[in-house]
Amino acid sequence: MLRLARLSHSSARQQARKTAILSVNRPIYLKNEVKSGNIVDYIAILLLICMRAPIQQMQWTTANTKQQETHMPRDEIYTQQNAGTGTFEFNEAVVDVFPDMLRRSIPGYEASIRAIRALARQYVQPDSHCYDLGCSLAAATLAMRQGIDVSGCRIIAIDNAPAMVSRCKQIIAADKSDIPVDIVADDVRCTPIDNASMVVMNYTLQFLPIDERQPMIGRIAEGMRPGGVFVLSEKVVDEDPGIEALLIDLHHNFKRRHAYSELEISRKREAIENVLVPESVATHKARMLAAGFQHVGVWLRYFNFVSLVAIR
Ligand code: GEK
Repeated sequence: MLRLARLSHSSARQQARKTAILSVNRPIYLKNEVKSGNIVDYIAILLLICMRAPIQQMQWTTANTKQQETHMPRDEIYTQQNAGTGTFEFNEAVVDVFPDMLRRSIPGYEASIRAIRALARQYVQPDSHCYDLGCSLAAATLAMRQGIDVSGCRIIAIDNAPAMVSRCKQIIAADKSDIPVDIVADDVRCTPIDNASMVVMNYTLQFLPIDERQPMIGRIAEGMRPGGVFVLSEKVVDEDPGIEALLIDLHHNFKRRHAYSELEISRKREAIENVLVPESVATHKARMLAAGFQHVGVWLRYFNFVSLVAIR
């Protein structure tokens, strides 16, 4: 009896926590749940009042995906009411919803961040530099910072979108660590790369003009120490048109499952068409080998999103 009471208490608490989390992010959903008249919802709301304060104190961090989800403003940039027009830009509106956008749009994104943390632990060498090229809101930077297990390292995080850089600075300032991070507002094509034992380009190369990609990868290879690791994550295109169509379809289904509407999917697709230009896995591998990396391979593939790892 006592056990039963405890169980139902804990499931009510779980329900309360779920509802509380929804309400922090999406108050409109809470309203609908109340309308359903489910008694558990009412109990949940009561408990929510007691629990709201600690939940609101949670910080956005890449260390814990569940925590991330509690504080992510929802990406509604391409909804009917609030449709974005023109080509896609990394502006203030995108920055506001960016973690949610990545989580709901890039299959395997969270896995790529977890791998960066693990690779940093394994490959970062003492007294070396680590680069996050196209750092956005520092997800990979924070992962490296958490993973690095040697002394004397410095992380250099670079992005050329002013809105990203200023929010990135706030995120890094709120993260407690002894490992220094320089956040640089610059074009990755111009930033010097030296003494690097780890370089990350997580979904950034795809935004560079195609003819500037080989020189970029060449500069990365030149600036790296032997034994250093380079992580390149990209949206890719399949050489077989039938498979490419299938992968696009699977990706759109992924977005539907993450509650993007048909309109949002097609508007985003149009907006990003000439901004993000994907290439094949074979092209990426050949480019990295030509630049002087010793070993190159795919470690993650989820539909048309790939993460490659290369050892200098
Ligand atoms: C993550 N790596 O969360 N120079 C500097 N930055 C650039 C350039 C350039 N030439 N071109 C684009 N960017 C992140 C996600 S997002 C991926 C990276 C995406 C920046 C751009 O401003 C944006 O912040 C980032 O690259 C790409 O792991 O939105 O699909």
